[in-house]
Amino acid sequence: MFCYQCQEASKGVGCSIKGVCGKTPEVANLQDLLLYTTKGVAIWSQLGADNGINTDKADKYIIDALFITITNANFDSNKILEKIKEGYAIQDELKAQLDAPVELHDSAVYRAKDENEMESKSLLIGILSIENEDIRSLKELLTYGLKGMAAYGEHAWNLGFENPEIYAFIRKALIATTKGDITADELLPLVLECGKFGVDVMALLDKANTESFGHPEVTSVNIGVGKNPAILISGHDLKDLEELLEQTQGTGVDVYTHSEMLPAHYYPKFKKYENFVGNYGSAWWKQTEEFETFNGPILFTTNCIVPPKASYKDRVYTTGASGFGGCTHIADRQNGQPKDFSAVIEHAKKCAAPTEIESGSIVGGFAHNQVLQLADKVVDAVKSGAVNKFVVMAGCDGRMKDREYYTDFANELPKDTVILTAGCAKYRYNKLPLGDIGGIPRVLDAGQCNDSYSLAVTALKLKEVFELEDINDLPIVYNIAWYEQKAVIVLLALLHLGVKKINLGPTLPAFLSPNVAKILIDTFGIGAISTVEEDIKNWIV
Ligand code: FS2
Ligand code: SF4
Repeated sequence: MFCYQCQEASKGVGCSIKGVCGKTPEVANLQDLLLYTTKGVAIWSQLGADNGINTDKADKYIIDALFITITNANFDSNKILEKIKEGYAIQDELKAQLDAPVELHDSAVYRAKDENEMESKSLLIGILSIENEDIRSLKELLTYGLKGMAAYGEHAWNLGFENPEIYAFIRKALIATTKGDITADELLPLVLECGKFGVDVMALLDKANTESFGHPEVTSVNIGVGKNPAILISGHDLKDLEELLEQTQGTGVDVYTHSEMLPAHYYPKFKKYENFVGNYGSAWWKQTEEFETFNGPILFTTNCIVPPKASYKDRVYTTGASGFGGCTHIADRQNGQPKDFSAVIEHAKKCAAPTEIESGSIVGGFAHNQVLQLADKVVDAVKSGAVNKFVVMAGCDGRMKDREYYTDFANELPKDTVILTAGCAKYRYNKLPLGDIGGIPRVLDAGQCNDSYSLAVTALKLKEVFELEDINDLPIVYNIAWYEQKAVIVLLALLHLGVKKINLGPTLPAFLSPNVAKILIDTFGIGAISTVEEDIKNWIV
């Protein structure tokens, strides 16, 4: 195995023995083959599209397969094997409808006969099979952007919102990664174009979420517990949450959010469910402690899964692109019917109520619509000097000790700064007593990592209000924490919107070769974090 797609890549280089995330070599290699098969599906899907054939099934497959390979989404080797076979079948279906060209890339032709062949093939087509480190770096940067795009695309699609242009770009970009003779000059524009479609997919998901559930509004979310047995729902998929809430009505089972599902509380439509009690715990990596004390079943709708401890593994359920061998997987919707969460609900009824680990509440819901309603207040605060700077601290949290930097940074920021956040990065500072500035809380949480889109909309609106030429003239500093591939698409999207001088941490991606890193630094002013003291001195004061 070799994997360097996330921030926790071993020694800042790559995982080659076992994933720091817990991914075994078997799963890592199968994921490589799944990605390879997906590229083959993209080739066939493109041929189909060029010949007027419906490629819906192939495009959905591509989205789902890419999502499965995101960091800590799916550890289930059987599921990945099945998905590879499904990819072969989809390729064959398209092939049967087409006069195929003679020369096709191996990924569109190769079929492993059995699991042994899959294993041996996977060893030949991994990341390191690309010899030139700059080409490898650009192809992987592009691929990781596509993975993030696919995840957001899948949530939008689950709510019935699609944009065929996004699927077409994913196809085109995947096909580009199969080309052995492609140059850096050809790959770089594709990476930047990926950012354009990153904006589009986040806008699509924003539309899907807000049209389905209303615009997020300022909300105080309970972080204590009630007396009923309960289900903890994690991940990003709001359609799954809606169906779970519907199915738990009248059962005596409560529902709590974990990690990236917290922002669901900000949506008006979910407020009508009395059994939607609050948020339990914090960011994804704390789950090994927090799932113990939750006592009831946990439903993962997406990443981030930490391999569960034996003490609670039987309470872990997965659905959608997520999976873990030995845990029950809730099947996809069939024929427009909701998923069936009855097994999770019945399980919850036999469990004790959650053990309280904290009490009180946290405030969030500052997505674009809400912030724009407060625009006058915000603009006045900037004009009067009460707010000196906004600091975008969006992105991901992670288990590495050096992420304490973000708590210290938030604590040490001058009192005339406001943090704009989205994603699970917020848990490093959203429970600190940072106070407010004339009624504006000093931490404004827009929502999930995809709601970084909201932060961009807010910034663009402020640019308009202040009549500035350039988004970079705003009093905004970017200090973004990344972990997995959704942060990659968020970063590429911000670059597409013209944002410069984004500081990225806690470390720069291992998949950036020195030359590719230099291009990003020279062109976009991307920087690394240093110490809290230095960074505050250089960026804020
Ligand atoms: Fe956090 Fe994990 Fe949101 Fe990422 S819960 S690192 O998936 O996508 O952010
Ligand atoms: Fe390592 Fe991250 Fe890849 Fe897991 S996803 S194997 S931690 S680089």
